[in-house]
Amino acid sequence: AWRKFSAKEFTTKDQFESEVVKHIETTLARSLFNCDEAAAYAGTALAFRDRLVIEWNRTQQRQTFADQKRVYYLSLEFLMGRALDNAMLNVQQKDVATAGLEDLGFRMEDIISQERDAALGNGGLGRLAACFLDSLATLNYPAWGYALRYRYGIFRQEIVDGYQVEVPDYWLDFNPWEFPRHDVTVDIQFYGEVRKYMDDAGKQISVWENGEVVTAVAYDAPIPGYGTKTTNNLRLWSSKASHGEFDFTKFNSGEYEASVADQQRAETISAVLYPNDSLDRGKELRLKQQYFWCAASLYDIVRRFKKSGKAWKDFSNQVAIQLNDTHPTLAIPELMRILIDQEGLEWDEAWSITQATFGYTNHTVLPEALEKWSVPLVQQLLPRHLQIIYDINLQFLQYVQRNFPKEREMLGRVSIIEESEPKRVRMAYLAVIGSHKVNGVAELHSDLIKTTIFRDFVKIYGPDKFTNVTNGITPRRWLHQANPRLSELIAAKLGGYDFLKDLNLLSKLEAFVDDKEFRKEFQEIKYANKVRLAKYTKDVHGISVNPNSLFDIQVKRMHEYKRQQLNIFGVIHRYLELKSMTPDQRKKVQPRVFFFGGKAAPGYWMAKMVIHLINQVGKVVNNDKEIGDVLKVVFLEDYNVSKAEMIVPASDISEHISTAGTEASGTSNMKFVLNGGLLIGTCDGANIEITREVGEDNIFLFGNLSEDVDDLRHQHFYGDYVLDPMLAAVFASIRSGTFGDAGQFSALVDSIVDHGDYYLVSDDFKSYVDTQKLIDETYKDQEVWLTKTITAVSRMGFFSSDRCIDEYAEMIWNVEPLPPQQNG
Ligand code: 26V
Repeated sequence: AWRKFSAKEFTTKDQFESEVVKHIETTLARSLFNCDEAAAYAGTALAFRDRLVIEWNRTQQRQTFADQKRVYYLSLEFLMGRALDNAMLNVQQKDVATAGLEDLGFRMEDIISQERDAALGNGGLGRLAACFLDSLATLNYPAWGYALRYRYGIFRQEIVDGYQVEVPDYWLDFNPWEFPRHDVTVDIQFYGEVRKYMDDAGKQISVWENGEVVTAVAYDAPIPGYGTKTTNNLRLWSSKASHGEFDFTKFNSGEYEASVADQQRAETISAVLYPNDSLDRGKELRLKQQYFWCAASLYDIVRRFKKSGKAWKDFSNQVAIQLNDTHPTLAIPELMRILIDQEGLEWDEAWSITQATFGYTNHTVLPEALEKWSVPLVQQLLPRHLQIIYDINLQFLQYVQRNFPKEREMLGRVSIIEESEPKRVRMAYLAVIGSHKVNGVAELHSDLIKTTIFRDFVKIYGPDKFTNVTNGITPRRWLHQANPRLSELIAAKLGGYDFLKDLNLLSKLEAFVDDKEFRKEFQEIKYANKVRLAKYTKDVHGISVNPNSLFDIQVKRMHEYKRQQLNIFGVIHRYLELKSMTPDQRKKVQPRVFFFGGKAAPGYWMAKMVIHLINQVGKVVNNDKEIGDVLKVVFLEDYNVSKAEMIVPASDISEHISTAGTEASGTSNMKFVLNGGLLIGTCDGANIEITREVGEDNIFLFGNLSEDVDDLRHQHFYGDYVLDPMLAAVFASIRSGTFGDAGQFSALVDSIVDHGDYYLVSDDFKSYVDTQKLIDETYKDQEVWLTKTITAVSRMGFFSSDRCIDEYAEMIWNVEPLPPQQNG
C-alpha cells in the first residue's frame, strides 16, 4: 500500500520514459538526438528526484505537526556515495527504470556509473553516518543529519610511478540531489570580544560583539527510507560572505580586489573536507568549520523548537542531538550560550537541559587521535565559548572535589583544560561532561574506553553513563544494491525481501546450507562477482587475474595501526617461498590474488611508503614469469564507496588485521561476511562479535590479544625479543633491492627492527603466516569453504544498522518512530 503515490508514479516504463525525455528536453534544454549517457543519467536522476520530493515534503510536514521528539545527528562527515541506485531501489522502481532506459538505448549500469560519489568523509566514521541515515528513514524515525556542504570531498587518489598523488574532488558541477534553501540562512560570528554588564535586576549579562560575520546557507538532500514513504532530510551548510554582495566601503574606495578576497575568505570555511583522519592538528580553519557548522545547526534546531511554543524545560523532550565523535563538541558551549546569553536562563537550568540533550559517540581509543584545541586559539576565535568552557570546568571540578576529597591528583587528570604550553581544551572530556550518555562502537572498544581514556569519568559518574552500541551496516546498500543477484537468491529462498528490513530473517537460510541447487547458485554468484572485479582489474590496471584464484582483499584507509604492512610483508614471504620451490611444487600452491586499496592522508609519510611498497611488490611479482597466476598483487586506485560496492562482493577472504585494541569496530568486516566472504582478522573491534555470531569455525582469527599488547611493547622497548626469522628474510630481500631502491623503504623496516615495533608486526607475523596457510588448505575443499560462507551469511542479522539505530533510540535518544499513514 505504501507504493500508492499520488504524484509522478511511473508504474509503466512508458511513463518513466516520458518523464526522462521531458527532463532532458526542458530541464536540461537538450535535444534527444544528442542524448549521451550523462544526459540520460541526468534525466533519470531528475525523474526520480521528482518522486522523492513529494514524500519528502509530506514527511517534513508530518514531523512538524507531530508533537514528538526528533533526532539530530551531527557529523562532519557523511560518506554517501551515489544516490540514484539507492533511490531507485528504496522506492522499488529500478526494474521499470531499467526497462525504460533500455528502450532509450542505454544500459542501467552505464547510467548509474555516470554519477559522482558524494564523498564527504574519510572512512568508517563517515560511512557509518550514511548507513545510520538510511536506517533512520527506513525505520521511520523523525531524524535530520547536519553537516557541511564541502565544495571538495575527499581527494581523488592517483597512483603515479607507484606513488600516491592527490587530485582535488570538485564534485558539485551537477548535483541533482541537493536543494539550495536561499531563504534559510544563519549569520555566524567569529572573533570579537565579550562585554559584561549588570542589568536592572542586578544580573550579570554577557554580550559577544564586534566579531566578523559569515553567513551559513542551507542545502537539503532527501534521504528516502526503504519500502516506506518516510523521506528524511540531510541539511548541509555552505558559507558565504555575510552581505551576500561586496563590502561597499571598500568597493567605493576602489579596493575591489580586497572585497572579492573577503568573499572568498568566507567561502573557504566550507570549501574542503579535511583528509586526515586525525592529523589536522591545530588548524584554525578546521576549528572555524566546526563552530560554523555547530552554530548554524543549533540555531536551526532552536528556531524549530521555539516555533512549537513550548517551555525550555521541554527542550530535551523534543530534541536529541548525537555528537559523532568530538568534532561537534562546540555545540555544548554553544547551546549554553544560547540558553544563558540569549534566552536568559539560569546556569543550572541551562546545564541540565544541555546534558539531557546531548549524547556522544567515541570512535577511537588511540590517545594521539583525540582532539585538543589550544586555549589561545579558542580565546581569539570564540572568546565567549572559552569563558563558558572554563565555567563548565569549574563547576565540574568543584563537584569532583566535593565527592572525591581525598583524590586531589584526579583534578588535574580530568580537567577539561590540559596544563600544557600552550594550554589546551580536551574536547573528549568536554563531550563526556556535557552529555548524558557516552557510547563506544563495539563491545571491546566500549570496555577499553572505560578502563583507559575515560577511566576517571567512570568513577565520577558511575558506569551507567557509559554504554556500547555495536556498529552496523545498511543491508539495502551493502547487500541489495551491491549484490543484487545474492539478494534475489535469498529472497527466492525466504519468500520475499522482508529480510532487507529485518536482517535476522537471514537465519532461515541456514536450512538451505545442504541444498544442492542453492549452493550451486550461491557459488555461481560469487564467481560472477569475481569475474567482474577481474575484468575491472584488467581494464583499469592492465593486470590479468584468474577468477579461480583465491581473492584476498584489504581495502580501508592506510594506517600503521591497520597494518597493511603486515599484509604486504606476508605477500613478500609468500613470493620468496614460491621462488625457492621447484615448478612442480609451485603447481600445488593455491593461487591467490592480493588486492589492496585505500587512501593515505596527504601528510602521512609512513602510510604513503606502504602504498609505494605494495605497488613495487606488484610490479615485480606480476611480471615474474616463473610465478604466473600463482600470485598476483593489485593496488586498486582511488578506493571509495561506489568501488566498494563492486569490490566487497568479490572477496573470498578479506583482511581486518589491526593490532589488537586499536580498531574501534571496523564496518567493512561486516560487509564482506554478509556478501559471502570469510575474514582473516585479529581479536579486535567488531571481529570479536562477528566471531560470536558466525562461530569460531567460520572465521580465521590470529595474533596477540589486546590485554597483552602493553607487555609486548615493553619487551620491544627493552630489546627483550627475537625477530621472527621469516620476517628477517623478508626484510633482507627488501634491503637487497628486490623491490627497487632499498633506501626508500628503510624507515619502514627500521620502525620495526630498531624503533620498538609499536604495532607489533613482528609479534604477530608467524601467527599471521600460519593462518594464511590454513586458509590455503581450507580453500582447496570448495565444499567445506562454501558451507562456511553460507553459514556465516545466515548468521549476520545482528550487524544491520537497523538494530543499531533501535538501540540508540531506546538507550540514548528516547525517541519513537513516526510511521506514515497508510495511503496518506
Ligand atoms: C585514529 C588514529 C590513530 C592514529 C593517528 C591517526 C588516527 C586517525 C584516526 C583515527 C580514528 C578517528 C575516528 C574514526 O574514524 N574512527 C573509526 O570509526 C569507525 C566507525 O565507528 C570504526 O568502525 C573504526 O574502527 C574507527 O577507526
